[in-house]
Amino acid sequence: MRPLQLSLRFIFPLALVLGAFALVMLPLIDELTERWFLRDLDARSQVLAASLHDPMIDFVTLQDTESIQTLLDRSVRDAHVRAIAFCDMSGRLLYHSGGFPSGLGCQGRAPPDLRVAESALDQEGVALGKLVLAQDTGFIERRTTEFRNFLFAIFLMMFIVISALGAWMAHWSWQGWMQSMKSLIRRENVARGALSAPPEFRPLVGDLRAMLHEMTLERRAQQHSPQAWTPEKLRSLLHDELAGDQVLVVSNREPYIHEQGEHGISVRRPASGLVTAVEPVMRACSGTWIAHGSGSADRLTVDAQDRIAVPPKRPAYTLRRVWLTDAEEQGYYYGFSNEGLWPLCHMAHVRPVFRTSDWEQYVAVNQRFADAVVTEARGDDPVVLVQDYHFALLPKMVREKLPKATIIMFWHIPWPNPEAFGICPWREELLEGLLGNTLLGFHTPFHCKNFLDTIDRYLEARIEHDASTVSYGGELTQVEPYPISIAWPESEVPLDVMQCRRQVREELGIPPQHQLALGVDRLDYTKGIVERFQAIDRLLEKHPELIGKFSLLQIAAPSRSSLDEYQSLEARVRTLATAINRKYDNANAPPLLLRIEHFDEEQLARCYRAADVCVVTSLHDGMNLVAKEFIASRDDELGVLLLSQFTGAARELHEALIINPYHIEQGAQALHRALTMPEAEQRERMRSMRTRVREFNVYRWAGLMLLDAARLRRRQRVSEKIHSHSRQGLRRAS
Ligand code: ADQ
Repeated sequence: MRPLQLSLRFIFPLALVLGAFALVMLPLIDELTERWFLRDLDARSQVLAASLHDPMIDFVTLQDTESIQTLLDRSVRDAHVRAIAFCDMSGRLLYHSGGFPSGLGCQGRAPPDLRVAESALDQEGVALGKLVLAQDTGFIERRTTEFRNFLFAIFLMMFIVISALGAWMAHWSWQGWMQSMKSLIRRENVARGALSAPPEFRPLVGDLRAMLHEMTLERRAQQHSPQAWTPEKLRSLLHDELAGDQVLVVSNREPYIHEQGEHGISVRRPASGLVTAVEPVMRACSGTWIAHGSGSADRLTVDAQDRIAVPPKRPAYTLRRVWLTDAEEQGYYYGFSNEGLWPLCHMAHVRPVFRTSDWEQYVAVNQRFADAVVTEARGDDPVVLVQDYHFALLPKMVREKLPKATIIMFWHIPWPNPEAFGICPWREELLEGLLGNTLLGFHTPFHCKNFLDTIDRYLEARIEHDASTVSYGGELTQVEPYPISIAWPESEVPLDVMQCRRQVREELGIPPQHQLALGVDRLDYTKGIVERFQAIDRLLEKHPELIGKFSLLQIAAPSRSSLDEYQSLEARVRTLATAINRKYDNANAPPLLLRIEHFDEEQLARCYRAADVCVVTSLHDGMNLVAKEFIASRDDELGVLLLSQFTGAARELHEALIINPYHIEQGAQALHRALTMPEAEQRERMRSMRTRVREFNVYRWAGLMLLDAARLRRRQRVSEKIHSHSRQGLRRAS
């Protein structure tokens, strides 16, 4: 397609130029050839008249009529001479050859198909009369037409030959330029220096080399910097890399919720990893965050454009709220997102539910948010950060309206294998929507691989596995892993660990020396809470000495409780906890302490610090932030993390006790090992995990994504530069 376009770009102007040239030249050439032929006829007339001069004088003087007639008739044998006549001085026609036009006479007024020439006859200065020669001009018209056709054929031939040659040269030059550009960009020539680059690229080599060098150094510096990632570092990165660029965030959940209470309106910041991760970006760049306005007083606090400046105490960026009707929220959020996509992407053996009506709401709400992005965009190339599976279609919708935007999406949950994803009735639409992104991030390389395999299976796209890019419909999407994390606690010693242990045990009504495991999750079937309880049961069966000396505190935040699956999970969890507690009811403390409620940040921090073991038994989890929060809160370097092998976190936190949550026996064994682990070993493991989480924190997550986005923006600009360079080159070639 590209060479064809290039050739057309070359052939079309050539056809225009040659056509215009022919239009101007052909009448001129017609006129010129006609003039040549007439001049030729006149010359021939003169020659003929000269050859007749002397004999005609003799015959006229002798009045030899017969000889004059013979001479005149013999002279008109030439193909073009129609007739010759002799007129005397008084203008009388005395003699003429056969075929002399009757109306011509001696006045020389010729019809259009004749060229008439006159030649005086005189003897020694005495004029006797004149010869009138009439020549045919019909052949001039015929020959001029033939010549014009011939010239036209030559022009056509020239056009065909030059076009073919030009198209071939354009194609060849394009290939050559592309090759040279590619090798330049791959740093082959750039590294070797300008000398090895073709001469026409030498001016660009310097630019490219400087840019690549700068980018490499920057990335290396950012990745391996001994200086930890902090909000300040993120801010300065934004300032350096995306200075002046508008940043828009899209998420379902808003960072500030206004609620109507008994004492007026209050504002709440939801406890969410996403808000923690993205807010520093927004504070640093004063962008706009577009989210669903879900609070009861949200409408009362926005302006006429549904905007409000946040954070409330020190406004730094704009929150733009999008309103959803109950039906929209039901279909888009609860229905398609949480009953469809959530179980589709998690292997937790819950069947996804796909309803056409939910899908329609999902499409409509994605379009509403995409329209809000377009409305909020100040220019044609903002940086748009899209969060999570609620907005799989939005990137393509935004790309259609803002083709130059840099769209970055982070998919917070796992991506399944192609077979599992394939059961979704709208799989192609979802994949096409996601390929509207410039950059698509997952937690782990494994999720990236699953995504690329899924694209490979269901779309006609070009995948470069080495570069981790997908090319579809002329757009390029970079797919990369960005393991999400938490913000490292600002103060190293917010609460004394011993104090926390004491306080929490007191609140729970268990003895001070009681061993405590902790589970913190949203009440979700992917978190493996049932399997966790079964492992506790098995532990106590195998180690009865722990009965009455050990409990699990399970804090489960109610979540999506209007959905049947979540209601039945809550019932199962409650029933199982009651059954296990009843089984060991001779103990002075129940083995399972179940709290189905939302804890605030400070309460959670105390629980993390009071626990001996933190248990994460997710059946499938994109990352799992609870594991990292536990590690970050243990500045005493004690405590053991039990971590499911099916979490993204297990790929980073190798010093945790990694378990298969489906293997109840193994879970029980690991719990026992954790409860009996010597402090020295705990310290060694915890120290190593703390170093990693401190370094690989949420600011690094956001920073690396933004750095890559800035790199892709620059690459886009380089490619625009190359484009314009090739266009200039082509123009020169044509
Ligand atoms: P979640 O499924 O919500 O997130 P997770 O990563 O564990 O899972 O984050 C839960 C957050 O909620 C944690 O910050 C935790 O402290 C908090 N939380 C849990 N229970 C709570 C309670 N009872 N009270 C108060 N707070 C509670 C999704 C994906 C994950 C991915 C994150 C981030 O499913 O795999 O790690 O997004 O990308």
